[in-house]
Order: sequence, then C-alpha cells, then structure tokens
Amino acid sequence: MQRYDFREIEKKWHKDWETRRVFDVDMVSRRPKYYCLVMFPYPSGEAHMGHCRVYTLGDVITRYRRMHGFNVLHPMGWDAFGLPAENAAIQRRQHPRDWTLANIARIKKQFDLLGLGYDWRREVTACLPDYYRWTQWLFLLMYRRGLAYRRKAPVNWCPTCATVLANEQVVAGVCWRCETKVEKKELEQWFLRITQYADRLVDDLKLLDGWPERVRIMQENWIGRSPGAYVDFPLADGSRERIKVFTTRSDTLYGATYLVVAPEHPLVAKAAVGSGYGEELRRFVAWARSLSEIDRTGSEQEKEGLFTGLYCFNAATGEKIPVWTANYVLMEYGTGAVMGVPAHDQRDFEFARKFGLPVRVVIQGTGVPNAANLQEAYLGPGTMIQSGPFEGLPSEEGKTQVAAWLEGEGLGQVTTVYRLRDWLISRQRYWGAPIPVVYCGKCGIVPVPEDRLPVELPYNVDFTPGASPLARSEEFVKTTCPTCGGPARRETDTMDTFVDSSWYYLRYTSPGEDGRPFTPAAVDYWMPVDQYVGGIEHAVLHLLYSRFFTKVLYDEGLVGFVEPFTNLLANGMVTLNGKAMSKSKGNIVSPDEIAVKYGADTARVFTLFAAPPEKEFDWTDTGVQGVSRFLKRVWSIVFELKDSAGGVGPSQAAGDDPAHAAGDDPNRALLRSAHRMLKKITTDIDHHFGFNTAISAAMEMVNELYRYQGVLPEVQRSPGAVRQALELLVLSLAPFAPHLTEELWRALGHTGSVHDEKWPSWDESLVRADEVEVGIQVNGKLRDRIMVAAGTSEAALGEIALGQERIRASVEGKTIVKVVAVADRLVNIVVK
Ligand code: ANZ
Ligand code: ZN
Repeated sequence: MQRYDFREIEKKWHKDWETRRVFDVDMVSRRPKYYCLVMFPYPSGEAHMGHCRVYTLGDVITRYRRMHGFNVLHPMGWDAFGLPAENAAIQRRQHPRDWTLANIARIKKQFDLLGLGYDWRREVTACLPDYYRWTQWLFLLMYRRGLAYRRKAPVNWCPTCATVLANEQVVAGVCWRCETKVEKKELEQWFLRITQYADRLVDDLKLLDGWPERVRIMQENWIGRSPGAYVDFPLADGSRERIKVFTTRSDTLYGATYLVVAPEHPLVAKAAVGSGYGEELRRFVAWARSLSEIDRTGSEQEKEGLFTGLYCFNAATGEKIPVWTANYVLMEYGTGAVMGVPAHDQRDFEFARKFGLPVRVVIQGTGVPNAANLQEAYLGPGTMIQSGPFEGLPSEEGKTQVAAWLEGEGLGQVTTVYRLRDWLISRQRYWGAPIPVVYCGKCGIVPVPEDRLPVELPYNVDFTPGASPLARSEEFVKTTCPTCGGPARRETDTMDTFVDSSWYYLRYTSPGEDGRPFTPAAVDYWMPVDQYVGGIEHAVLHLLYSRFFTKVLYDEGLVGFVEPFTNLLANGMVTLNGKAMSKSKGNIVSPDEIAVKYGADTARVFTLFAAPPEKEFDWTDTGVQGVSRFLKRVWSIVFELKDSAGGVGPSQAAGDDPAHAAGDDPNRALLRSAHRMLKKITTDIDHHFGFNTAISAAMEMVNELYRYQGVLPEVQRSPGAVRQALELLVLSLAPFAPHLTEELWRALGHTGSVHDEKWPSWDESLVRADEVEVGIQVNGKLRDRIMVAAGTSEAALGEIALGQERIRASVEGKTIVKVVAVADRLVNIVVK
C-alpha cells in the first residue's frame, strides 16, 4: 500500500487545480450562479489559524455548492489600507506600501498552501490606485447626493507629536508614542450622512431572514430608533426660555417631578455664571467630561448629580420643578435633557431616591403598589392616574393623546430619535484613500472632477512625528482649482478604511472595469452575495456601512437590489489558551507550521471539526493529532478495501445486489451505513453548516468500514457495496479534505477530478430504520415497548399490541372500547 504522503499529494493537486484554472468563473455558464464571499483580510504580517478557519469555511461552502451544480464565484482580496501599515513604517522604517504588498504576497502563499480555491483573476487590493480611484468616485457620488459633508468634530490630539491620534493610539489616556497626555481638539472633518438612511436600515432588516437573529438585533440596537416626543419646559426665571427634552413616555408627563440636563448642556454653563453654584458646577462638568460614554450610561454606574439653581414649569401640572445636571444624561442623545419621572424610569428612580426628589406614581399597573413605597420603578403599561384630564386612559393611548395635546399647546412635537450618528470618515493620516476635494480661495470646496481620479498618494513622504505626512507634502497639497484654475490646496484627510470595505464585494464581479466602479451586467448577474462569511466582530459597523452603500447605489440606479448579503454566517474565533490569536499579542499558530507537520487537509478538517462554525474554540495540539489520525485511517481503509471493490461505473456483477439482501446481511449493513452517513452530512450542512457533526458522521463510517473488513472474509464481500461505501465516503469528504480525496478518487480508478463530481444522493429506503420501537399504552399509561418492522400498518400494529403478554394481562376482564395506533410510534388501547 502506498504511504499517505500528504506533502507530495498536496503539492501535486495544487498544481493541477492551478493549471486547469478550476476556480475561474464567468457569466456564460449555464449553471445557476452562487456568490460565496468571505470578508477580505487586513494583510498584517501573516495568516494564523483564525484565518485558516474562516477561509476554510468559505472554501468548503464553495466546493460543496460546485458539487451541487452551481457556478460559484469565490473571490479574494485585501483590505489593505490602515493604521498598522503606517505604524510599521514609523517603527521599522519600511514604507507602508512595501510592507503591505510584501504581506499580501506572503499570505497569498499561505492561502494556496491550504488549498483554498479562489478566482485570483478577480483579486482586489484596496490600497492600489485602480481600486481607490473608485472609492474616491463613490465619495464624490455621496457628495453630489448631499450625503458627504464637512463640520467640526473633536479628535484626539497629542501636543508633543503635534498629531491627531486614532482611538487605538491612545493608551490609558496618553500618546502611544511619547506618552504625553492626550487632549481633545476640534477639527473640520468629513462625515457621511448615514442617519438619512436610518429608517431603511432598520426596516429592511426584516428582509434578512438569512442572517443570524443576534446580528439583526445588534444592528437594530446600534441604530436605536426611538419613537417619542419633544416636550418644552418653560424656565421659571421670567426669561421665556424653554428647555426641550426628549421622551419616549409622554404618558408619564404628570409624574415629571424634576428635569435633568447633561453636564455639557449650554444651560449648565449659563447657570454657573454669577450663581452661588458656579464653582461646584464647573468642577462637576469637568469630572463628567472625563468619563467615557460607557462609564456614564452603564446601569451599574453610580448616579451623580448637582442642582443647577434653576427651576422650570411642568406645563401639565403647573408645578415649579428643579433643574439638575447628572452624569447619566448624555449631550449627544435626544436633546441632552430629560424629564425626571422616578416612578417609571429606573435611572430616575435611583437618582430621586439618592437626592430626595419626589416620586409620583402616574401609571397604575395591575398589582403594582401606588404608594410611595415603591422598591423600583414600574416600567410596564397600565392606567394613567393623577394625570388630570387623561385620568383613566390606558398608557399606550396616553402616549399619543398627551403628545397631541402638547402639540396643540405649542409645547411639544411628536418625533423619532436615533442612536445612530453620522459616519465620521476623516482620518488625519497617510495610508488611506485621499478624500478627493480641493480648497480654493475663490470657489471654496471643489470636488476633483471624475476624469482626474485617482488623487494618488505620493510615495515619498515624511513619517517622522508631526502633522500627517500628506499635510507636510507640498507636492501633494499644492494644486490648482479645477473650476477657476487659481491656486488651491488639496484636502489632506484620507478615508476611514471602512469606506474601502463597503463596496469591495461589487468590485469582484468586474475587477478589470476601468470606466466605472463595476460593470452593471456583472453586478446584475452575481449580486447579491448568496453566502457571506465573517467574524462576529463585524456584526455592526462593516455590515451596516455596506448596507448603507448598497442603498445609496440603489437610489442612484446603479444596482437593482437593496440588500447586499442574502445569507450571513458569523463565525467564532480561534483562541490559544483562551485568548484571541493575534499577531500583535504574539500568540499565533501558523497554518504553514500545521500544513508542514500534518498537511493542509488536517489543518482544514481540524478547524471544521473543533466546533460548530458560530462558536469559538481553543486550539489544541491533541485535537490536531486526532484529526490527522482520522485522515490516515481514511487513506488506509480505502487502499485496503479497494481491491474488494467492483469496477468503476454502474456495471454490477450478476447476483451482487446487496441493497436487497436480507436485513442482517453485512454487505447490506455497510451500504446502509454509507447512505445514512451521506444523509446526515448533507442535511447537517444544508440546515446549519454543521460541519463538525458531518465530520463525526464520516468518522463513524470509517469505523464501520474497519469492522466490516474485520468480520467479512474477502470472498463474501459484495464488490458493489464496497465500491459504493468507499465512493460515498470520498465524495462526502471532498469539500473538507480536497487533496486527500482527490488522490483517493483516482486510486479508486476514476480519471476525472473528484471536485467535478456531482454531490451524490442517498437511497431513502436504505436509510430508513428496519425496525422501530413502538410504545403500547393502556388508557394513556405506558405498559410495554416492542420492536416492529418499520412501516407496519396501523391495523397490524393494533393486532400485535393486543397479542403481547403484558398487555393481555393488563386488559384482562375489561372491555376494549377502542384501539388507536400511530404508525412507527405508539398504540393506545382504551378499556372500561
Ligand atoms: C421620561 C421617561 C419616563 C422616560 C419613563 C423613560 C421612562 P430610549 O428608549 O433609549 O430612546 N433620555 C432622553 N434623552 C436622554 C439623554 N440624552 N441621556 C440619557 N437619557 C435620555 O430612551 C429614551 C428615554 O431615555 C427618554 O424617555 C428619556 O427618559 C431618556 F417612565 O423620558 B424618558
Ligand atoms: Zn477656484
């Protein structure tokens, strides 16, 4: 028998697939299309087993769909702009472009080593001008549609380096490079108006039933749509000024016993001027500003607050109520001011109890105490009480009626607010797509004309600390105005890399297109993506931004669909000793290492077998060894049994009909095991990508084959049964272990590739159990269990049941009223 020399085998088949261009696809195929996409990687350093896992998932789905007769697009590319390249430039004096391209070459080799089948003609590299030219074009499209705009926003600023820092470059409040305390600075920045699409981004989530529910919920929460009302509270200082609050519960207006404004609210600064509270207020505001949003809003967070010295009127009750400021109210949400309703809002409740503010119950739920001895806020619906003319209304109705009354009085408006903010895309750094606008003294902001794209990144720039390398490049900055020809300056901000990844899936459909970002016919044919695979860490931003881009392109008439990704598989991470594998943490297992030691097929099968794809799993060497043994056993059993197998093709030796042999015939049993394995593997993959249980089923089958070989002498083996069992095993392992199975398929006498074979179908009559257990009840009580032939008729079942010893005993002396039987399940005998 030949040795399982995986190194030789894997090399041989890589070359074969490569020369036959097996994974190249085009649009002329008669097969139905299938677009299988895995999120493109950021090319830092080299790939680790986390990459191996997710890209294997994509490859298995691709090979599986090909075997089902689909024309499968499976492309790969590089999310190649971004901060780490720039950091590498600073730390190692290597140019970001050189560093990135070298990494790409390295990772590409690793991918080839794993036998991942890509159509490399479609490779997309986000940092190259032929791609970012169209990223810039899309920015201009947004600008033209009023979706890109500029305004002041705070950035992290290191005064020593005189540079803007990304959030990741601020480590415990100081600059990562020089450890100076980081400050906030206001700069003009570019935003994309994603909030204009907030409603559609929520509403269309219902189209995505091929997405995991938890991802849809995360998106919904991120957008955070809240229907409610603005309510105005006139200040009680005779100034006619009003404080506008946002509430989702206008039905609780009569229970508002105070107001709270955010520490950053302009009213606080005003109150601090010339009041006895000034000093204390200023100190409080400084303290609150230093906290992060999470620290301020977490439910665990201690509520801190201060009375501002101001009062206002509750227009509904006519009461004069105090105005406070507190850490738990955010300036960026709603209006930055809240009406405090302690009886019905938990945060208000805790705040009121702490500072002795009155608590008034205005919604009476069933079984809820209406006195002031509440232990916590009552959040549910109920009947409005202590609410003037609205007394007795159900609270749901109260929401609309109170809001309508407020509108009528000119004291409020019905509105909806969102948690979603516009997308800040400006980055004050070098390694990104330059934002294609210029500033002219005469004409103002002027977009670069499309035919002058791309605005190319200059190669020779200065990476030493200081302003952004682009801002210091005179050659880049100095330009002429496209409108008036006068002197102008280029924008030096580059785009967030999430912009690059918001449309790459479209570029794959037509990578050579150089008149527009993609060819409409190609997008029509391939899109939407049938199966998207990627890490759960992208569940919110990347997916939201891509959905937003798609909707804008739809509105522009460039695509004919509103959602880019029909089905989503969110895979879990691979950890090492409980920590996510990552280059920067230095805890990496390299796929090369595993491929050299055990083979690519082992690396692939291990990542699939270790856990269901959605779950994270911890890397173990013993797990890898187990899988390696399994593949060796597959190899050996095929070689050991192949001489007992009949010839290739449908020819069957006379008299060799194992499928119809007696129930206990070992040849028939082998065949049944093979068909059951096939059914289990197919349905596990189809229903929930259950690759791990699919592989277990193949493992059982291998055990079955060894048992068969042990008990049945060669002369009694059915050549037909052996061939079918071996072929079904090899075919159903083909997507998982593509090299091993390719070799075994040939060893079984085939001349073509196993990957060009059709996925087999199972024989249901073989799969079905021969015997089933049936319970027998007397008056609904279980009295006996018996084994009968599967499919026994209901009438016959009744007869058999009545003939059983125990049943006879338990019905003796009674009258049988009726016998109800359910085939293959149970019999119930009703007696009196
Ligand atoms: C009065 C009230 C009574 C409220 C009640 C709730 C329950 P969601 O659903 O998340 O949108 N709120 C408004 N602006 C806020 C801000 N800037 N910072 C912190 N909290 C703010 O939450 C809306 C509710 O959160 C609003 O409705 C408001 O409190 C509070 F029984 O108004 B509510
Ligand atoms: Zn000009």
